[in-house]
Amino acid sequence: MLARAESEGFSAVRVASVDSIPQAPARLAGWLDAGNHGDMAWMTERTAERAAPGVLWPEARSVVMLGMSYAGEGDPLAVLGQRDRGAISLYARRRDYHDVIKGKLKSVAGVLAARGEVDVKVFVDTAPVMEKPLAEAAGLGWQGKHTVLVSRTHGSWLFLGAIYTTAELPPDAPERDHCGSCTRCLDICPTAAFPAPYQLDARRCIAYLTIEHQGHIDTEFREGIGNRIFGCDDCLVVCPWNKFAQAAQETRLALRDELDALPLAELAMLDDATFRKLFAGTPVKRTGRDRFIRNVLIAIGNSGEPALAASAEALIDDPSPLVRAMAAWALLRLAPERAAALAPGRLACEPDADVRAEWANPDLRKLEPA
Ligand code: B12
Ligand code: SF4
Ligand code: SF4
Repeated sequence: MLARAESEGFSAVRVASVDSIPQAPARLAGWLDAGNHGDMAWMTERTAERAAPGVLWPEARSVVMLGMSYAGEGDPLAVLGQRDRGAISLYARRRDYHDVIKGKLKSVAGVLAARGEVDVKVFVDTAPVMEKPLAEAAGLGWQGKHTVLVSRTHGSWLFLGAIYTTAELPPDAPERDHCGSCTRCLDICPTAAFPAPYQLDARRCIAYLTIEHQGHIDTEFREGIGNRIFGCDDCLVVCPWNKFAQAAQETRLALRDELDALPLAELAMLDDATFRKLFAGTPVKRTGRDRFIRNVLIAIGNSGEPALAASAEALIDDPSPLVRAMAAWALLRLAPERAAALAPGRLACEPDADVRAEWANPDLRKLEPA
């Protein structure tokens, strides 16, 4: 199995027993009770199965946890200084890992199944499985204060996958916490998404806001988002354990350089067809064009580039209220007088209450001609 995992490009493989995360049910319940999942309603379903592998599959005896490195080269935060460009997080500027890893997990699981009288099931990300606590129990790494699994050899850059099996495999030793007194990941978060170490309030996390959240993004978070238009890597990048990470080897996960630091003015012009074409096969396609352009307009509003005001104004009649709302916000930030001049007309014809609220912004009222 180890040889197959290595030939499939996995960087780490270890085993946990099926009952190795007894703390998980209470932690998951506490996290959900506090509302930290926001509108990810799917996190509230099948919680007993999620928190305990033996509930999801009573016949399972062992869990094989696998990690695949997606470490890049260079500084993933450099793009944050290029305010007229969009920052797409490192995991998303490549082929969708779900598609790549699932097939590879099946290949590794096939070796186990070939032993005879052994059943296997493979999971990556979307199933009710708590991959990080299981990976910690198996010894792949530990959940850092940013809650992501950190490995002493691969830093924060491991995609995780799981094979549940009816085989009784000897478990590996769990990894212990090596965060010590470090707080770098907590300190850098632009939207203060950590109420405490090891706890993430997803509702405040840019990854959640730009990828999972389907509605309007609250004013409170817009400035903090900066030019991050899909996901966020800040808390991962600053982890000192990344210094041991080597660039990812798996060619099917090779970075698509053309998605690095794309000009916001070009992104704002994407329609449904051109959006799908540009992001075909990547995780970005999952948000759909409207939510993505919502994010792009927030980045435009944060750019400080008056030249981008035209890109925002071009979208004030977009069919999507998500887009129209952020077009109004971005225009107000970049060209307040122009926004004030347009506001009365927009308020008279805009059918959507949330979009009207953007045009009725008190800062604009001050600029309207008496
Ligand atoms: C929901 C989800 C999200 C949500 C919520 C994230 C979260 N931290 O829970 C959002 C959309 C915000 C998100 C963002 C990201 N995600 Co995500 N996500 C998931 C998913 C589907 C479930 C995670 C989950 O169960 N959360 C629920 C909570 C309860 O679990 P928890 O994180 O383990 O939190 C508990 C621990 O912190 C634990 N705990 C551990 N030690 C200690 C110690 C103490 C003292 C205490 C009190 C608690 C504690 O208790 C917490 C509850 O209080 C997993 C895939 C999977 N099926 O597991 C991917 C997954 C975690 N995501 C992943 C990635 C890559 C990301 C991003 C980096 C993407 C990006 N660049 O934008 C960011 C990282 C943001 C961050 N700092 O977490 C990877 C992480 C790989 C890794 N090495 O860990 C996963 C595993 C997907 C995969 N298959 O590779 N994600
Ligand atoms: S991914 Fe970004 S926004 Fe989310 S917790 Fe980490 S630093 Fe904060
Ligand atoms: S940045 Fe520091 S506190 Fe955060 S996960 Fe890494 S070692 Fe732990």
